[in-house]
Amino acid sequence: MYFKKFDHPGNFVFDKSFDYQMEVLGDDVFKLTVESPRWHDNFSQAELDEAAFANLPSRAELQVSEYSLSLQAEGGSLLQSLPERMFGVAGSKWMFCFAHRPHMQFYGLGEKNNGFEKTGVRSKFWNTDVFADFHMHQIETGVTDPMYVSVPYLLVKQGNVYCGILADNPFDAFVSLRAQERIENQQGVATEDYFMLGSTDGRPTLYFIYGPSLADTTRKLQRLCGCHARPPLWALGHQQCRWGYKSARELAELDQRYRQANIPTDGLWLDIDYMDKFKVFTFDPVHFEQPKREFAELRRKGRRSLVILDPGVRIEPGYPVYDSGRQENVFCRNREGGEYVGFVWPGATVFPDFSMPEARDWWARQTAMMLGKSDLDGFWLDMNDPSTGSSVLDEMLFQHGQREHGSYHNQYAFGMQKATFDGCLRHRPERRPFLVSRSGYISTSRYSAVWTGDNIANYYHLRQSIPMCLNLSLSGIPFCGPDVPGFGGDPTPGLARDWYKAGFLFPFFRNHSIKNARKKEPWTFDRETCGVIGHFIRLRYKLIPYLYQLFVEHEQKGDPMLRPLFYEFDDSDELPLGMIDDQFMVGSHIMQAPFVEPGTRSRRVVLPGAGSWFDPWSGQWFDGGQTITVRRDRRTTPVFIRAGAVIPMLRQVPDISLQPELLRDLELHVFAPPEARTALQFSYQADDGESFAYRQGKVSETIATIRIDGGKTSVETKSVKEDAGAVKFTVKRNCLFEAMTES
Ligand code: NBV
Repeated sequence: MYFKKFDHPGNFVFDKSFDYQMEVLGDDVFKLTVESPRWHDNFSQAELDEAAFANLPSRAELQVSEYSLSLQAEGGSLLQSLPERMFGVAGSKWMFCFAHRPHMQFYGLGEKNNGFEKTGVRSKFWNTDVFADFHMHQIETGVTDPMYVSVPYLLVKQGNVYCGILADNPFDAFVSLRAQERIENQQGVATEDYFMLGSTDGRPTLYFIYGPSLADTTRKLQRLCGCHARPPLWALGHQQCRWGYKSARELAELDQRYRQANIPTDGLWLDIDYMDKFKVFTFDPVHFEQPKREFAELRRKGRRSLVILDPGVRIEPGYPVYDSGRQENVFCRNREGGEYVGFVWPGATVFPDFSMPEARDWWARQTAMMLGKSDLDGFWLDMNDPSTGSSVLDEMLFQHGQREHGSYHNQYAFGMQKATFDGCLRHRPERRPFLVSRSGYISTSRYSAVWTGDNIANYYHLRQSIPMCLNLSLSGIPFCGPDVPGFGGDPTPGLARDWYKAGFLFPFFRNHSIKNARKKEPWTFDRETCGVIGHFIRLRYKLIPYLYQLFVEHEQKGDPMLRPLFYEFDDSDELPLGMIDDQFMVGSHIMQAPFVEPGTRSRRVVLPGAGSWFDPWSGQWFDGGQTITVRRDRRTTPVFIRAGAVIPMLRQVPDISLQPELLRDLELHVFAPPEARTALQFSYQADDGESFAYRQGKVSETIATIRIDGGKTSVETKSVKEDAGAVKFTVKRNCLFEAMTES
């Protein structure tokens, strides 16, 4: 696989006649497939819910004729194929080319570290173990493309109108977004101004989604791909991990250290060293005498335990996982009919073929068996790109050797997520499973969160984590976050503080480290740094009801938790928002503008929109529609709250970890300038934070009407239902952050 060589339209033919099948799915979502004996199937196992749009009217129109494709809406054309070059083929490869317009901007593409706005980008979709396939110097500050997750989704922005194109294709799809143009211009050759999306194989299957707003477009994409279910509440707490923790005793020590440091933390994670000789679904008998009792003891202390699962199964006759997998014929095969062998942590290793239902069923049984012995709280799915060590991937075939590697490669992690999720439900059908995966594919959101893989403790990676997670959020994978304060390398205390300040409201929030780096738990830094880290973790806990509410709304509507500024505010020539990748919204009320460069004393912050913004550290109000300069401060980070915000917060930050009843004892923080006269509506849902009973209506729902008349704030709350217990609110107005979390 060449990562830096791309298909070019010059090697494709565009004048062939094809059978284009267009379906209007409803609600401005269209499906286009191209039928030809060249492609028998699209081979995608993505779970796309086309029925979600049924019967809803469309304002847009997708017109496809033999040589032209155009997406029209509200009197204008949004997408237009390139004249004479709409659809090209080269054997099984195909591409669609579109005319580029001067004001177009591009986003999405799933998990990439090639910048926020993608004009000029050429990129492939091929799940890659970044540490295995790139040099360390490229990883430290370079563009390691492709990365772990493949979602061939291109979001096109034209002013304040948006549309998306999703290729439901598991092969190594590719995009070129006005990139060829640039190179050819350098050589003095004028070409058409275009962008394209294609793949190396698989029946072309594209979804066109018209917004018109970014929120509309993203919600529709998310409804198509599937929204995250509400996660267990504890999964939104802070998580502690390190490659090297190996025993329940070490987790018990972490519990103690976090108590001493007075920092709440929910999840304690074990990396590969907990296993017996790295054999998946085993515990090292020396370090774990009775895993179930040991994890139960941690749960009694308020901590959740999670372990890593790698897909590779050690070849060792007599090891029940290997023996049963072999007997049930669930492993990938090579070209000569043998089991495909890779070399990863356990040594010579075979790999479950997750493309087959029987292999997923086998894996689900192993998962349920492991949970039966341990009753763990969640799993971390690693190496599922899949990573096979020094063994070439092409020899790894699927479906008993019938399917070439490329047809399933990008879906491998998705199959593992699905099977593990199923295993969790088999063990405890009533409990919400929690999985975090390294690789992923279209519709991963149905089963798993993702973390952004092996990053490095430096400012480049801190900065990248924002555009990377924003684009994941726009691509249907919003439950994401990086390793904080960087997986590889040694963070300086300053970087650790900055990363905690920047990342404390990301959906997934985990401290993790590579084995050979310095310790990165909060107390291993100097006193002041530990204090700052603790403060921001506590501030997250204070804001947990707000974050949890974003997940509740996500499941209902599809909005991501992290949003670029132009998700919430119109873009304008005076204050262009499209290139701002170091500021972001958490929901629609909180904006962060963290310091992501070393040593800078101040930074510019764009305050979008017409309304005003509250600085919760100083209590100052700022007018929207301007750019201000803020100074760096060791104890705070630039956070701004939108006027009119009603933010539910915990009344009390817990000392240890999250308990669901905390969701019912709240402070309702109202933010409005002193002279404001307005009425605000706010609705809030609490549930048991752990089970699926909310789907049967076991929730408590409150609607608050808040009237603001200058300095006066009055609130009327109406309890719609109390099936998950009564919810108490104390109302506060324009409170400062500092005061909220002091312990
Ligand atoms: O299991 C060890 C690591 C893990 O800590 C990391 O988070 C994964 O992304 N794993 C990769 C395998 C080895 C990486 C060099």
